[in-house]
Amino acid sequence: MMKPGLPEVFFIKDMLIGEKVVKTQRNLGALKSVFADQEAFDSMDQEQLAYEVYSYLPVEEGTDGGLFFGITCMYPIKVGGEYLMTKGHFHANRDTAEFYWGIEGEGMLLLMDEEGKCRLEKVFPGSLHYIGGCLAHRMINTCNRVFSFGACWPSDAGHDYGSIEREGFSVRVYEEDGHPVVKKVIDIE
Ligand code: M6P
Ligand code: ZN
Repeated sequence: MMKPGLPEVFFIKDMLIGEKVVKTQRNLGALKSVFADQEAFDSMDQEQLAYEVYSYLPVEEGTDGGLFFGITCMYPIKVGGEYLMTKGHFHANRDTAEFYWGIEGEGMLLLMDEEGKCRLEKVFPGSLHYIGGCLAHRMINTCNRVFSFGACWPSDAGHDYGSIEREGFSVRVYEEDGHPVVKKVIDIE
């Protein structure tokens, strides 16, 4: 009789478990020039853990037609009043999409097209976000605890961090009186 095999990977809430799970940690120091207040950034512990990504990459990066899966846990850090953000990226292969969904805590998804036009979506447990091709995406932890989200993206998408590092997003989210406040960045450095 044929016996069903066990899955290679499984998840419980925001934990991705399995031998093939790869863990990537980003310390605050890896987010240089992400935040507006450079002085506040420089005064903080660069070694502190900002967020970690647990990924399941069942095929080689660049493979046509494959899928990757990840869970990201972001810590409640603020830099000069600005909420912690992921680095954010376009896909190197612009014509590829991605799903994000909220698992724990609350945050915002910041989307930006190639002309710099931005849009924000609220993220919470159970929210699902389709990120179309040609859109840069960045997550923001707007709560005072861990914010975690899931992601599924094509294995031939690739990450293009360069344009975001150079020009940034045209919107920033700050905490004011305990609430998120969205501000447009006029001068894009
Ligand atoms: C999600 C996916 C990953 C990405 C991660 C962190 O899990 O989109 O591809 O690496 O978020 O985002 P970033 O790479 O922009 O720091
Ligand atoms: Zn992506």
